[in-house]
Parts: sequence; C-alpha cells; structure tokens
Amino acid sequence: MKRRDFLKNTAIVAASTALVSCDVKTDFRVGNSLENGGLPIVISTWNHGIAANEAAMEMIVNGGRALDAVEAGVRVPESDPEMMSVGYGGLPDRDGHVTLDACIMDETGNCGAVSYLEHIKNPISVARKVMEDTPHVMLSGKGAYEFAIEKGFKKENLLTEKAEKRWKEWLKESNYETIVNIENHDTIGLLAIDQNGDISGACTTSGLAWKVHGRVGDSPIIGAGMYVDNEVGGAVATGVGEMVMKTLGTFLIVELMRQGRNPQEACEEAVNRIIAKQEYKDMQVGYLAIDKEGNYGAYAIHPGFNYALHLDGENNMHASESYV
Ligand code: SD4
Repeated sequence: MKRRDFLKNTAIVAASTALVSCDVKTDFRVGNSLENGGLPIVISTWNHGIAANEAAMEMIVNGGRALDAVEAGVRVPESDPEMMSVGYGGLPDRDGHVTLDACIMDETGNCGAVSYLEHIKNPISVARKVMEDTPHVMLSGKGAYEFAIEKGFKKENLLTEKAEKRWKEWLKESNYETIVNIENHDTIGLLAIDQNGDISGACTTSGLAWKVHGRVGDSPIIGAGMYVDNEVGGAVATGVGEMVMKTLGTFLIVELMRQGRNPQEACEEAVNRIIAKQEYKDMQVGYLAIDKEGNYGAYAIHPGFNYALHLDGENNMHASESYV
C-alpha cells in the first residue's frame, strides 16, 4: 500500500476507535514525500511513541543521523518512571527484578544489543556502546552491566514504588505462575529516516511483566524485535516476544520488502506466518515497517495496537489494522 492510501485507511480506522488515548489523526495529507525519496519520517509503537518521535524528529531536523534520532527517541520512555513497560519504572520479572532488553541498528548494518541487563536506566545507549566500542553484537546480564559501568553508566534502582506495589499484588493473585497473554507488554520500537535518506532502528523494553527470571524476549534480538537494511527499509515488533522470535518477524518483513512487497503487505505476511503455526487467540503481536521511500505499514494479530507517526510536520497516533 502506498503511504497516502495507507494514511487514508488508517485514518478511518483511527477515527472509529476508542483505543487511542492521544490525539488521533482523522484527516490525511497527500504529501509528495514519495517522490522526494524519503522525507524525514519517524514511526514508533504505542502511545509513548509520541514523545519519543518528538525527540527523534528534533534530532533529525537539526541535521542529526537517524542513529542519533532513534537513540534519543527511545530514551524518553526508558527514562520515564510512568512507562511501566520500558526502562526505569518497568514491571519486574516474577522475582522482582527489572531486567531490560534493547537493540539498535544503523544504516551501515552495524548493530548492538543488550539483554537481561539490570540497574541501568537507558539500555539503548549501552546497546549503542556495544555496537561502537566492542567487536560484538550482544552483551547479556552481569557482563552487560559491568560493561555499562565501565563505560560510565550509573547503577540505579529501576524498581519504582509503583512497580513494586503492582508486583506484590500480582504475587498474591497469581500463585507465582507466569501467564503470557495479550496484556502487560508495551515495548517501544522506533524507526527513522534522516535527511540523508538513511534508516536506523531501536527497540527497548522491560519485557513481559512477571516473566521467569532470566527470560529474554525478542526485543534485543536483531531480526526479531528490530531489523534495518538501508537498501530496503526497516521493521520493529511489539507483543509476545516468543511468537516474534519463532518467526524472526522483522528480518522476514525486510526480506519481503526486498522481494517487492510494500511495508503493509510485508507486515501482514509476517503476522500470517504466526497465525499459521502458533496459538494466537490470546496473544498479541504488532509490527511496524517503513521502506526506503517513506512508505509505511502496520499490522497486528488483535485490535488495540497503535503507533505514532511523525511525518510532514505532524506527529499523531494511528490505529493499526489487525488479523482478528
Ligand atoms: C518481549 N516483545 O519481551 C517484548 C514485550 C513487549 O510490546 O513489550 N512487547 O517479549
């Protein structure tokens, strides 16, 4: 689907949904960014995407690289204690530990990630350091933490009072049983194209609430939670990470776009791959994708997935279409 058609469709969906709490775009513009080979665009998952997009676009407008933009963008929800699914203030695992996953990828195909990282507020910036200052792609757990400290990051308690209270309530109700379902996950995945037409992506999360200690999801896995190829486009994932990991969803989307699918078709096919083999009735996954020209797409298994799009000087929430 071309960007303008998709805008039109999503505007209709958005106008009729009560799920979007931020301002919803109810009109649409038929801008000419397609012919310009990609005006700056920033797109990201969920309501917290609005503030993240704002920070990312500011970076781009000031001449920054898409890489700087995606990092600056996702640091906003990471640092916000009210965002209980990302970074500081994130809901803990079933043992009360806030463990963070994040990855970042630039236009050259370089990437970095951290998984199962504790006590560091901005895992995306540690992921970038892994990319830039080591020969590796991912550091995990204690090693990732020690690396962060070595790089000057501060040790912090990420478990806020509010998150601790929620965890204690869960402990009472749950029998210490981890149930993965449609709730308790709102990762931020963010994609940006800068003024040079270069694409980068970032993805960061505290993962599924009440997960088993040690669990790592899709978000730090290059090709699962996020993938970028500057010749083609990029994609990010949100939702139940296990389903995304089993299908390497974002790598799949980028490869489908390489073969000629547009971002919308590619997101739909990636959801179809999940539907075909996995029990999806109580599980949510949502994908966002952009191509090199600034066309974009979004698709989820269930209704309720929304995303923030910063394009043509406007930053608005949109509701995604879904399989169910
Ligand atoms: C995970 N995909 O850890 C993440 C969860 C999430 O919105 O928050 N998705 O599985």
